Amino acid sequence: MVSRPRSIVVLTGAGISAESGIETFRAAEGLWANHHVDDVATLEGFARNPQLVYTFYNQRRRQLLTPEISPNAAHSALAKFEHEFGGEFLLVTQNVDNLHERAGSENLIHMHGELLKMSCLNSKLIFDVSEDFDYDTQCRCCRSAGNLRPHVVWFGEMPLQMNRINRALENCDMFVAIGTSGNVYPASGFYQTAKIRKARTVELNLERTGSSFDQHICGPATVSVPQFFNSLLRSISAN
Ligand code: BJW
Repeated sequence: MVSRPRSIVVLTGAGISAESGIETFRAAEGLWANHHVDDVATLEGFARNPQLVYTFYNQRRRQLLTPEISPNAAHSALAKFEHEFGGEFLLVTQNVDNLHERAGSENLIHMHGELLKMSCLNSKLIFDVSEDFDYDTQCRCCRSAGNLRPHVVWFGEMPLQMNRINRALENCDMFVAIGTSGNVYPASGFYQTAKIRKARTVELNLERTGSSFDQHICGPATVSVPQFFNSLLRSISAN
C-alpha cells in the first residue's frame, strides 16, 4: 500500500457526468436503451445509415452546449487535486463531453474522442465544431460534402493516445477509476496494468463493479470524489 503517491492515473467514465445531467450508456434509461450500439457506435452503422449517426451526435452536442449542463463537484475536485498535488497526474476520460476541461483539468486525455470535434474521412484532420453537421456539410479541408464524421472512437476502432496512457499506467503507484462500468476494453483492463506494477487501485462508483480493485468506495461521484481526493491531499500534506 502506497501512503504518499508519486504518480496517479485517474480514469473517468459516464458516471462522473451523470449528476451534471448527461445520461450514462448502460443504465436502464441510458443512451443504449434507445439506440442500438451497432447502429450509432460502429463504422459499419455509420456506413449503413449516416443520417442516424449524425442526428445522434448532433443531439448530444446540442445538449452539452445548453446552459443547464455544467461541471459538477466531482469534476472540480479532480481539477483542484491536479493543481495542488505535487506529483505526476494524468486524467484519462472515456467521456466525449468537455466537463473536465471546463472544470480546469489540464493533463487530460479523451481516449474515446470529443463531441465538440469532427474529422475528415480523407485527410484525418480534426476540426472544432459546436454546430450541427451532417452528410451535406462541406469539409473545411477538401471542400466537398459527405466526408465528415464525429471525432469519437467507435467499437472496433483504436482508442486515442494509448501509448501515452500505457506509459503512465506502467509508472503509476495509484490508479483510480470513477463512474465506469468496466464493460469496455481497453479501459476495463487499466486497473490490471496498474496492479501488475504494484499500484494501489481504487474504484469510486455508485455500485461495486465486477473488477477487483484494492478499495471500492460506493456513492455518487459528487460526494465520493471530493471526499477521496481532499482527504488524499490532507494526508499528503501531513506527511
Ligand atoms: C455513477 C453515477 C454517479 C452512474 N456517481 N458513479 C469481446 C470481448 C472483449 C472485448 C471486445 C470483444 N469484442 C470487441 C471487444 C472490444 C470492444 C469492447 O470492449 N467491447 C465490449 C462492449 C464487449 N472495444 C473496442 O472496440 C475499443 N477498441 C478496441 O478494443 O481496439 C482494439 C485495441 C485497443 C487497444 C489495444 C489493443 C487493441 C473501442 C471502444 C469504443 C467505445 N466507444 C463508446 C462510444 C464513444 C462515443 C460516444 O460517447 O458515443 O464509448 S461505447 C461507450 O462505452 C462510450 C463510453 O466511453 C464507454 C464506456 O462506458 P462507461 O463510461 O463505463 O459508461 P456506462 O454507462 O457503462 O457505466 C456508467 C457507470 O457509472 C456505471 O458503473 C454506474 O454505476 C456509474 N454511475 N451514476 C458514480 N452519480
